[in-house]
Formats: sequence, C-alpha cells, structure tokens
Amino acid sequence: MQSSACIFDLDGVIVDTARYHFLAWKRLTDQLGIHFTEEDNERLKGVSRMASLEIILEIGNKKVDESQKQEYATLKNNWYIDYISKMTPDEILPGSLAFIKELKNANIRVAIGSASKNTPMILERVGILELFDAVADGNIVRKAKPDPEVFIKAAEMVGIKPGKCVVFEDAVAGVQAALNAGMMCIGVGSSKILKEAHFVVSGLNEMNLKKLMTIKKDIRL
Ligand code: B16
Ligand code: MG
Repeated sequence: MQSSACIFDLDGVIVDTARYHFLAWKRLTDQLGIHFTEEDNERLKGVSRMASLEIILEIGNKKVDESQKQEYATLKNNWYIDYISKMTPDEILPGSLAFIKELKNANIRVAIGSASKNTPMILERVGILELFDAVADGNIVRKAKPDPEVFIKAAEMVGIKPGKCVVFEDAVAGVQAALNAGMMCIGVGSSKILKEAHFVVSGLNEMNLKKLMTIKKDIRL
C-alpha cells in the first residue's frame, strides 16, 4: 500500500455538517417563502454552493438575477459560518480519526477532496487541519463534482497517480467524480443510494487498513 493515497470528502464523511447546511438554507427559504424539506436537502449533498442555490430556486420556481443570487448565497453562507464556527472536535464522525491515523502510520498519504469553500475553517474548528498531507477544496477548483478536478488536484498535491488513490465519498456526485478521476471509490452511507461506488460502508468506523487492502485486491480499475 506504499505510494498510495486515500482522499476523503469532508461533509458527510469526516464531519456531519449537512444539518448546518440544511438549517442555513432553511432560513433562506423561509425568508423567500419556498417550501424546503430535509428530503430536498439530500439533493444538495456534494453540490457546490451556487449549484445548491439553483436547485433551491428551481424547487421554489423562482427566477432571480445574478446579483440577487450572490446576495442569497452570501446570506446563507454567513448563517452557515455562524453554525460551523461553534463546532468542536466531538463532531468528528466515529472511526474517522482512528482510520486516518492508521493510514498515516502505514505511510499512506491522506488528503481532503471537498467541494466546500469552508473546508479550512471546519478542519481548524474540529482540530484536524494538521492531520492531512493536502487539502483540495472549493477554494482551489473551478469545476464542481461530478467533475473529477478536486480529486485529481488532491492526488497531484500528494504526488500519487489517480489509479493509486482511494476516495471516500457520501454523495452521488462525489462518487461519480471519483470514478471520473479513474480512482477507486468507497461510498460512505447507503448502498441503495451510492450504487456506483466499488464498495459501501455506513461510516468510517467500519473501515480499517486490513479491510481496505482486501477490498482493493478485488477491484480492477
Ligand atoms: P460551501 P463536501 C459540500 O462538501 C457539501 O456536501 C455541500 O452540501 C455544499 O453545498 C458544498 O460542500 C459547498 O459548501 O458552501 O461551504 O462552499 O461534501 O464536498 O465536503
Ligand atoms: Mg460530502
């Protein structure tokens, strides 16, 4: 497993920020008179901020101009930042730290590949910014998942070829991005939703190095 890397999506894999995204979007939709449910929120997972806003406006059947869109996205993000600025290390999802530390001890590179522009703040708040060899996020990529750019960038940053990278993802768009990057993908969540992933676990607490090596042996990219 030397000369290989594991790339982790952030929201929904290492921390559960989906509820904060939901609360912030809900504040906006309440203000705009759009009926927005937790089920609708599922469609926003792994999707960039502006693309999420487009989906919400489509749900509400609202047409607004570009400057208004920017204003709405900023409002939502300010509320979201209020929530995440209060996050603590307790919010790291079970098993994540132990698994990442096991990988590092085995000399496997670990990186973040997230759509979120708030990645540095979240990693810093939960105290794990220093743990990663590289952080590729919404601040440095131009194309959103399912485009592979964020994972390709993460691989480049750790100096490992895409075919030697394993991505951990909770969103359908993220799984597609990993496959588009030519990487092995382990879905984190429901196997009914993450059908395209090579293997699915319900959380990183189900992962360890031995299991990863067994899964890798069975998969030909
Ligand atoms: P921000 P991930 C994604 O993060 C979230 O899943 C998605 O819901 C969010 O809209 C997106 O980041 C952008 O986040 O507004 O903070 O830039 O799952 O790719 O880690
Ligand atoms: Mg995610």
